[in-house]
Amino acid sequence: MINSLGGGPTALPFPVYRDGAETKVTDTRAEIRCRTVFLSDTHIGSRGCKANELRAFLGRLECETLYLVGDIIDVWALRRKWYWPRNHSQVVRKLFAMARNGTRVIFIPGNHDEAFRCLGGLRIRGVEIRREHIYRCRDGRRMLVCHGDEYDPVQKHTPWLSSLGGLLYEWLLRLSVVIMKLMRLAGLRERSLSAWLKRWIKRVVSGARSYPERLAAEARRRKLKGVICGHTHRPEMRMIDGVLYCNDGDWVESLSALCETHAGELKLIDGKDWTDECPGPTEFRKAA
Ligand SMILES: [Mn+2]
Repeated sequence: MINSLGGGPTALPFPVYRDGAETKVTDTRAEIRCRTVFLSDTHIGSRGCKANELRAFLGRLECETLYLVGDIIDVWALRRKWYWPRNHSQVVRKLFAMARNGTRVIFIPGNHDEAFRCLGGLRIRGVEIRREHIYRCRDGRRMLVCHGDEYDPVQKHTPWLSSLGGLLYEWLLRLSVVIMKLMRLAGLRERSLSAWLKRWIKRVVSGARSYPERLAAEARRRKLKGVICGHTHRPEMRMIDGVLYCNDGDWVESLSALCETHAGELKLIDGKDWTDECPGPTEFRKAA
């Protein structure tokens, strides 16, 4: 069956041929071909959002299912101050276009966009909204997909501290641009100050390893093989007591996503490889 895509400014720039479960794309502009992609913490509507990079990444993506694992729209930041440049709209439009053009898009709201949680179970312009989801990998493993803030002790017990942290984080992101420039001038190695400070604050407040371990424990309790989450802005994949913990990172600093290839392999991908200048690692460019 040919799923030809109509015109319009937001339509994908190539025809998609659907043949059973296989998706073949004839245009070379779609270069990341995989079964499922998970991304989170894009924080659209905040100054931290790397909208241009995200748009470039989505433009090269061809997947059957796209999970938006929370903190996609930063409602907290928008409530403080309205910030919505054009490229933020372009990202949102691109996501809806993907849903329209045959990608199954599942949005699981996080704490920054918890306002959408009451819409759980609804479908808006093709995007399914869920509180959480059980993902079945190609090899049959079942994984819990959730943003993860429910398992963050700081977020759960002291939400005011968490929103203060969010505000500080945003200021730090701006400040770190200046500091990194100074470090470069002084010949020092650049480091992401805000990422480091965020981790440090979390460690002080909640104990370093409690978050992934709580999530892993929840997955184990439900007899699932793993968990896929976001929230910490720290891309990671590791086994915790027999449960696979996958954190897809964020699109503020690490620009990362988790994907399952057509061969059924779970991998973290670095979005920085997929900006317009960089063609990305070859393994994902092979036709599926
Ligand atoms: Mn979050």
